[in-house]
Amino acid sequence: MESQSIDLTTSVADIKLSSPIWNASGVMCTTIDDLGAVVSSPYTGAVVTKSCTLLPRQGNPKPRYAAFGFSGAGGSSINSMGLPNNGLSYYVDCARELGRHKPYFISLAGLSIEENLQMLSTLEHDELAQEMPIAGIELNLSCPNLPGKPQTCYDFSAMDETLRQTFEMCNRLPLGVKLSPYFDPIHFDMAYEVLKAYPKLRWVTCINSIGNGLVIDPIREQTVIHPKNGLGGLGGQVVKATALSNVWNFRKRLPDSIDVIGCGGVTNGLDVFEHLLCGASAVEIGTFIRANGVKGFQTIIGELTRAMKIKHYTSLDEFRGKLKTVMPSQK
Ligand code: RRO
Repeated sequence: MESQSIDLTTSVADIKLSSPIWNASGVMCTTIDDLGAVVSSPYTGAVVTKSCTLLPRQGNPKPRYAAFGFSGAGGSSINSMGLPNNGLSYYVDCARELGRHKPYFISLAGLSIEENLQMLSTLEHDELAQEMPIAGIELNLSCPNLPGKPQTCYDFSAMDETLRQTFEMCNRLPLGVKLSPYFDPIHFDMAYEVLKAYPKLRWVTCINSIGNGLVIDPIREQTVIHPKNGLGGLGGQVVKATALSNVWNFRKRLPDSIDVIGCGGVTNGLDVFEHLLCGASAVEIGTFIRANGVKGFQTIIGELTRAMKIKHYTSLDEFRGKLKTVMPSQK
């Protein structure tokens, strides 16, 4: 780390982490080389895999990802990747080496409850999986890009049923969920009502991309990505305010036993600072790392450290969750 005097350690699900940042699922995490690059960076605290299915998937046809806005600085992005991944057993195998160096989280996004349960059962009970240094499971309840498949976390009874069956199956590994953004206080309350029934839940990651945006190239008069008529999940700068709101709203509602991992809109160290102020225990970075590569983690940590020095903070706990809202807090 850049300075001895600044302590950037944190924890998620009681797992100690040397840094509060790592990749967002979907970015630098599909192959062992990419995952290894995230792990090898001295500036990351963990790594999370691409959301996976039981069997490998090609995903949607290309072009399926595009940067837009001020892309030199990371900017914003739209994607309709369609869950391309190498299948669960590949990501279990990758843990053998990578999980020895840093906490290694596997993200699951089965196409049905049954597929999720099958993958969870493998991770819980399979002898090979049990030997692997897997730190935890992130259940993705929020992929916006599968035609005909609604985002589970926008259907509160489906989310409840998924979690009920998940926690019946899952006892060994810590488990968190990745949520779509919510936009209305009543929906934060409804999501909280579901989540609070599951004391084994260890974290929520806020947010997945904002689903079904439309980015247009006005010169060619066409959409910048091709699947789903050009509709795709938005990430990067355009989602920062929504991401911060979701982190803050969930931190305010959830018990301390459930961590919040911030994700969305980070293009500099101050953005990480803001996520932490809202109560995030750690922060995942997607669009910016896709644009800047692994050296982006160093840039962000340098900026975060400088901001903390200027503010005379020496550890994250001194400001985490301490956002001032000035007026008496209202839901
Ligand atoms: O692969 C994707 O299209 C994708 C996934 Br699984 C997700 O969770 N979020 C996203 O923006 N894209």
